[in-house]
Amino acid sequence: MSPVAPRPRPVPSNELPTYADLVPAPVSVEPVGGEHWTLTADTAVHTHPAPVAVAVAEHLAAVLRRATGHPVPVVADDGPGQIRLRFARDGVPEHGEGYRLDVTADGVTVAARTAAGLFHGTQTLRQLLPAQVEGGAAGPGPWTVPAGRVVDHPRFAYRGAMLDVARHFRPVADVLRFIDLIALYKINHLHLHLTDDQGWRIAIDNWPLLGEYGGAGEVGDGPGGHYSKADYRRIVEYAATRAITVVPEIDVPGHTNAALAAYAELSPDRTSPPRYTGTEVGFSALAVHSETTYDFLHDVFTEIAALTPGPYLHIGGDEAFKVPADDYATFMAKTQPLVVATGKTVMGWHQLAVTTHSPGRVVQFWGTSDSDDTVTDAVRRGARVVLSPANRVYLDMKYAPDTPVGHDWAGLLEVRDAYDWDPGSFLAGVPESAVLGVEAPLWTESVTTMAEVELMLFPRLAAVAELGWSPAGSRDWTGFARRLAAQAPRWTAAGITFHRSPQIPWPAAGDVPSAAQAPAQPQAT
Ligand code: TNX
Repeated sequence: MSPVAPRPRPVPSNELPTYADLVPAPVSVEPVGGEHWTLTADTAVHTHPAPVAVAVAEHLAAVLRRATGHPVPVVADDGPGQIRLRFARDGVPEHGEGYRLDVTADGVTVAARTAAGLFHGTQTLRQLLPAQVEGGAAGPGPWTVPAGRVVDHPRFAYRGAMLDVARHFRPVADVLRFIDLIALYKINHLHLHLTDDQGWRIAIDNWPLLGEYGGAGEVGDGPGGHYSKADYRRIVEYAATRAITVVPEIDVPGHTNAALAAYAELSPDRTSPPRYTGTEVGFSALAVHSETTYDFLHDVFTEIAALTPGPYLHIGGDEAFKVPADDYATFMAKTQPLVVATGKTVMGWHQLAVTTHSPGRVVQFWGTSDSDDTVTDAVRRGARVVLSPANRVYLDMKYAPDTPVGHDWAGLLEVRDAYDWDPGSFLAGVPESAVLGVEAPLWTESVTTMAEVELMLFPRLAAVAELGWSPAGSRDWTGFARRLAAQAPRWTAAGITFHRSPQIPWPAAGDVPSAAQAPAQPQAT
């Protein structure tokens, strides 16, 4: 899809980070040209004593301890210190996720109005430390940060990544790593596709066979698995300390073979199909005319809502090919109020758009066209839109014909395809004010390992994250490609598998700048 561009020139690999390298690009940056600050064995993180701020401080300190070997204590005293996290309003963006970062010879101050703002500010700070800060073992430093100031806030409230744990189950540890990876780029929603034909991945007390039987399989011959409630709570809490809201998806009325296999009474013919390990879609459906179905949905939504602090409950709604349009409308007219009754806001794939409106609902567009009358109409009735156009941000699409996993039904998606579009004006008839944000979904029919998950995420996730965060006017492919190249040593240090896109002027392969090298002078932007 991308125009043919000359192969970019590689960036020298030994440059230390500058304010011009940040991804996503901040709203405003001032390299002040003063003296650098260097983290030493004496550095502590002084934080506002509120527990939510202390949690951000602990997370930052853990990263710094791992990389530097220094003790980096957290001091909850709101006083002076080399690294300070404080709540403030003066000179701080009004946006709750905004922050201000000041680096002078004396130290680093992150100021924000909320813990999320503090967290995003600390992620910016990480990108201003040498790439080895992402390494798994203590390095020698020097741990120098260039002097400067960043004042920053997001363009869109919703910046998401989706992980399909239904087609291939991922253990909790992998989900936590996924959270860490998306948090680096200020993604603030983790959409978990928890149920599909191939597996039901969350324990439901009132319907125990969903997880125990419906979860015991996956695409291919793997064992599958499901999350206990404690597992799910752990994921939600871990995400929260990284300013990420979990969006659980229970996909209905199609994509439900695993549930039907567990409970015959949910099936239109009251017969359980065998578990399914293939990759076809659209063949399963709940019994839409049975009250048992709605009792089941009530129980599932109630239990999921009780475990989920975030505002959204995603009910899928895609590819219900076995459900006639009238029945689909009836089903959604009965199902959406069940979600609303739990106190959550309905989210669903854009097939939901034609059905009854429910307050504040969010339709997730995954089409490949630049207009959709049903979505426009839903917006007119009050819906908001999350954009996941498959031909832009479906992370299960291959980059190139030789990408070892993935599909190509929506095209081959190189980094530029993922970056070079504007969410605010993408869908005709959907104004920016109706766009809640963007999300990059990773479907896992063909993705079986964490290395493959990472390969499909990096670097396209960073492109989507920047579209969601950075001001519309800052979108510039050439500049982004250069900044992305400067991220590669961080990914290498963190052991992240990534696609070496020919569109990006990467530093030489495997070449990670040593933290022992003298710091480069900060560059003016
Ligand atoms: C379509 S996108 C699906 C998924 C598949 C995906 C594969 C959507 C809402 N439904 O069931 O996994 O394509 O790319």
